[in-house]
Amino acid sequence: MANTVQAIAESINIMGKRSGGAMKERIPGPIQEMAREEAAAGATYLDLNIGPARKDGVELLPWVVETVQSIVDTPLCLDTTNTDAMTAGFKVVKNKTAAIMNSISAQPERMEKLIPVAAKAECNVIALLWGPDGMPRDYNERAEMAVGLMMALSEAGIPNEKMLFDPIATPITLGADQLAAGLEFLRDLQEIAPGAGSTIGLSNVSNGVDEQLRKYLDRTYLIMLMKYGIRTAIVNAYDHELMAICKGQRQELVDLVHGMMDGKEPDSATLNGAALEHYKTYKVLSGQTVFSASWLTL
Ligand code: THG
Repeated sequence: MANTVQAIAESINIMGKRSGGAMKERIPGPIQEMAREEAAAGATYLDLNIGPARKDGVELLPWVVETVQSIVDTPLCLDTTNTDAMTAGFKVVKNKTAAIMNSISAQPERMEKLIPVAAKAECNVIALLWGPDGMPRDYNERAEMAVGLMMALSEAGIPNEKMLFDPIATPITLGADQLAAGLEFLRDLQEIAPGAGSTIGLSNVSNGVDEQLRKYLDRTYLIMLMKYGIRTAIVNAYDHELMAICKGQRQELVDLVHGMMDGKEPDSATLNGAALEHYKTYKVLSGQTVFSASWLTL
């Protein structure tokens, strides 16, 4: 069977050009159009990201949820750092058991407020590896944080199968080391939390890179994550090639990159088109080539 990834479409977002203004002005049309487009592109979930929403989140998130679920049945992923908004948002979600809470991090006040809400909703929960001091600094801290989150969620009656661990993708402009750490975590996740799923905000990897080049980093990094069985990813559903990778329709590219991860060096002179793009991009993401804005043309 082809290796697939469930896409969580990221574009309905308070920062986005089309969706941000519509959210602030409470205009349903543009948000509903985007929901239809993301669902048609093959998204398994729609992320509804209102950001921190300090002022009006409690009112905004339920409005966005109702706006979207009145026109599509695609399960929702509620994305906010405002715990009151998250709670209010879940109250109006129709299909709670299929939905995702994005996210619970290893910060005590977030865990205290949101774990009971998730347990009651019986929803899926993204467990973000982000603690009171930010990102874990090494392998042991990452594993320790994951175990802490898993135990707290388990205690509330949330089964491992409902957990989606997010090791947090960092921009390639900060170097390839952090990316390797995230991959290592996914590789060992089943030993840390048997049955648990995973996710990642894929486009973080290309943050700060020229707009027209970002997609190459995102696509190849997704294939790398697939080697370690990533279950879901928060993605730009408007990238048709990326969605094809999610759906298991680019097996030849997956085989190429996974082969390189196993140390099989292809003859680059025989590669062209998408294969050559993935070859060059893998060299950057694995740290064998230092990142520069011209990595694809070298
Ligand atoms: N992990 C988890 N949740 C997350 C993230 C994560 N949620 C937020 C974020 N990271 C993932 N979501 C997005 C949404 C949009 C973009 C990136 C990540 C984005 N937007 C374009 C831009 O800024 O250039 C386009 C905006 C527009 O429409 O104009 O890149 O890591 N659990």
